[in-house]
Amino acid sequence: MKTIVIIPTYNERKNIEKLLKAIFDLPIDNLEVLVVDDSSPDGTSDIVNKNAQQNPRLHLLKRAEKKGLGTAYVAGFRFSLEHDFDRIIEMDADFSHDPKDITRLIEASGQFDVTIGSRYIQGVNVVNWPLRRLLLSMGASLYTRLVTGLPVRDCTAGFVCYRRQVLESINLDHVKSDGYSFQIEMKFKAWKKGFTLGEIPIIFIDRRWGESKMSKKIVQEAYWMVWRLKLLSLFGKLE
Ligand SMILES: Nc1nc2c(ncn2[C@@H]2O[C@H](COP(=O)(O)OP(=O)(O)OP(=O)(O)O)[C@@H](O)[C@H]2O)c(=O)[nH]1
Ligand SMILES: [Mg+2]
Repeated sequence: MKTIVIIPTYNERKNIEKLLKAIFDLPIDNLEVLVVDDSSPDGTSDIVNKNAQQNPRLHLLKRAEKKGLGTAYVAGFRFSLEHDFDRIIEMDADFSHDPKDITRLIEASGQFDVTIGSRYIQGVNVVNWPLRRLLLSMGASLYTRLVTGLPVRDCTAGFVCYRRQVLESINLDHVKSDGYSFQIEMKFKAWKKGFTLGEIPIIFIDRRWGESKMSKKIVQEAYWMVWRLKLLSLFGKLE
């Protein structure tokens, strides 16, 4: 069983080396990492490149310009399918997701096609977010559940393990959304295709180093995306 962790990065120089070390220190066999960097001005890719030269389990996909989180993941998914990985994990670079939880995510993926590291399955496990940000995130999940029926507590979660069959069955050419929307879209499509989704509790900690890329545009996009997904599904046009 081969697993790959995909980490999209934009200006994560202060996090990436430490994160890579923490992941490769985990006692997990056949674990590799792909960093998808959009030519970060802070030189994130140089650090990854340097590490990759000594570590055959580390891969770098460098894109010419900043093209968004969603397309970075899609590029990472294609790489993972081409290179025969069985489990594909999404993870942020900023230590909001604890690398140690990768072990639990992989374990639980024996049970579910899509395993979600969830902030809202056992109470609320978010550390250091301002209340406004927390309400926005919880509101987005509630709204998504009400509009689409997606049976998930943390719909915008970005710490997720997919079995390769899930990614093979979703038409990646049609996944164009970003940020929150991307996370919702992937989960919704997997659910509608009949795959099983399960949540395991994680503790999410706000980033301590580097800058947030959260924006109004990301929220607006998600607001409309859930209706788009629902309508596509109603008319049998979801791919
Ligand atoms: N390759 C690439 N990575 C990105 C892009 N935007 C964000 N990321 C990365 O995606 C991960 C999640 O980022 P976001 O969801 O934007 O959130 P954030 O920047 O961590 O901001 P916070 O929500 O405050 O933590 C981080 O590792 C970012 O570096 C992008 O356009 N391209
Ligand atoms: Mg973050």
